[in-house]
Amino acid sequence: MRDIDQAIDFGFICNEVKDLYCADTLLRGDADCNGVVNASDAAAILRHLVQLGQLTEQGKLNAKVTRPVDAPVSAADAAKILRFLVQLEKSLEP
Ligand SMILES: [Ca+2]
Repeated sequence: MRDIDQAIDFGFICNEVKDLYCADTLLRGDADCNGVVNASDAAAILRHLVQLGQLTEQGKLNAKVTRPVDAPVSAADAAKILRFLVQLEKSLEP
């Protein structure tokens, strides 16, 4: 029982750390706010667009890699992230 409680506490702490990281760190492309940019971020954007998932407010800011930056996150953002990952884009700056 104690191990389960510790595991739950650890999960809680991880979420707290993740929230703190995500709260004030802009990392272009990191839609899921885990500190790295990979294909999962494009997937998170697409899931957000079809309402199978939600991006945090920081996640939306991180996800916005195309212009205009004040437009909602779109599939173009996901596409640019994927193009960046295969080096068809030089940066994730909008
Ligand atoms: Ca990420």
